[in-house]
Amino acid sequence: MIFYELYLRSFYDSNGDGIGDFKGLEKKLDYLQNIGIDSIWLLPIMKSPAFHGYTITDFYKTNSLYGNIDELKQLLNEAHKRNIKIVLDLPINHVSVSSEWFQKALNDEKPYKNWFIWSNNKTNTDERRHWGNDKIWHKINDKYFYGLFGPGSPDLNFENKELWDEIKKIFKHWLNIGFDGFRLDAAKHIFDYDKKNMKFKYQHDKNIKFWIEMLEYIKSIKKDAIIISEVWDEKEIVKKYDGIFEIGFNFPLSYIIKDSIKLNDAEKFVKDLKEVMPAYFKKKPIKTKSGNFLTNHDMTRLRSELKSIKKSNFALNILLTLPGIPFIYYGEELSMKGKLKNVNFTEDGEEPIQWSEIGFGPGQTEWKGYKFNTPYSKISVEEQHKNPKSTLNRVKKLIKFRKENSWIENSKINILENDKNMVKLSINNEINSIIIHYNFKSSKTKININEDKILYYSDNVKCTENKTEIPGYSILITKGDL
Ligand code: ACG
Repeated sequence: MIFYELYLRSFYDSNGDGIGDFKGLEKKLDYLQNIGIDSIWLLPIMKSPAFHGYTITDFYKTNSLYGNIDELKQLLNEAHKRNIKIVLDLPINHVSVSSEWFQKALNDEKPYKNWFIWSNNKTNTDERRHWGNDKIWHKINDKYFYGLFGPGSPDLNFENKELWDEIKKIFKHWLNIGFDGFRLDAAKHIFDYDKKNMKFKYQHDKNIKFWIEMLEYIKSIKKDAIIISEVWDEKEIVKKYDGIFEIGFNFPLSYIIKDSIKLNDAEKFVKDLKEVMPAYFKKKPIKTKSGNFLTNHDMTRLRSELKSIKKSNFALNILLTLPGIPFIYYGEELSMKGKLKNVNFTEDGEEPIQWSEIGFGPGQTEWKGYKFNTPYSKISVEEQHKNPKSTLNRVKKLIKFRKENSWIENSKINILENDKNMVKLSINNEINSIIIHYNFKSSKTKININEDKILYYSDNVKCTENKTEIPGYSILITKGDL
């Protein structure tokens, strides 16, 4: 599986209103298929007042700017014809303040009132979020409600079992429409408020119980539903959820790849890799698959983070060669830029994909002006297609190799050699083996390899007798021995 995280608003506009939509994505499924993408993580498309769609007003409706249910169904159909799966991002931890649920709750209507968390005399309404220092209690009329992600999004009260049934209905609704699974937003936040002591506190055991019941339900409707969880935390916390979900985003891995490249430190990469992908170094079966990614919509874009195309291309090489499930954030294949001031979903990381080099034209979304990816920046699909050395063509070539060796997804890693600059590791299963050389330095390096053993290289290598020269920030793959 090769995933593509897709933000519909910035993708392709089919009706000339400047906003990407279902029909637009349908038109561009060929673009994705041509790269080798076979799975899409679609950011929220439900009815919402927010540009990001994470605050939902109606869980059963689509955002009308994106199109109606029939257009969505047709998109799913067309994707399935091409063997592309689409997984829906479903944020159920909270709703929009303007949702009917919350508005009715404000009027003390049952059952909605009990679906939210209200302050009492034990509450410290000045309590702050443990990251970013934002307020978590918000005053509306004469009441305070709990909203971890801000005043626009009251948290749902999952102590209330009735709500569990409502959430099941929502999962069922979208599975019946044709989605292939879900990306479970904010999975560690379902129970993050201790109502007994009226204090913020993660209750991972309760979360796990909740998710087990939900997953059982989802699988009872669609037994091969793909489930991806977002638990953004240290590896010790991520570990608690091991085995619950089929795929879990590996946040620690995303940091170690970027940091080791920034520091040109192959030793750090190896040391940390063993810690953040432990299951891939042991003989035991892998429970939750590592959802590998470099950046997502909550982060500064890869090229802006690493400040160089050579480095960002190298990071993509690492991403696409490690075992696990790789996720490409839309625009990463074009080396788009985008810097977020705080770690959060802001428009600066979500600029429109440029289809043609002038930055405007049919299909182009223009809901947001260009700040980081101005026209003629050579990041357009048009330009990148033409240039054989573009990021797009490199990504395509590497995905092709990965798909020809799809066994890599469920394989094990073995470190063979490493020093400050180089890593030589093998990727194996019972019947296949390859050896990958990662050059973390900016300059070339020589290794003892015969030309006839080479399977893949990211940048031109020079071979003389038994010596092979690998350019800086590049990779070389050779046949392994079992
Ligand atoms: C998801 C979505 C995001 C969305 C929401 C809410 C959740 O991707 O777009 O926001 O629906 C936290 C949550 C995540 C959440 C992000 C934005 N992402 O856990 O579920 O915030 C620390 C915390 C994390 C925190 C992270 C980023 O521990 O919990 O994520 O910071 O802020 C090391 C540490 C790690 C630390 C990081 C970063 O890695 O190990 O613990 O993480 O460093 O310091 C959307 C919008 C929002 C809006 C909301 C309603 O983006 O603007 O308010 O919807």
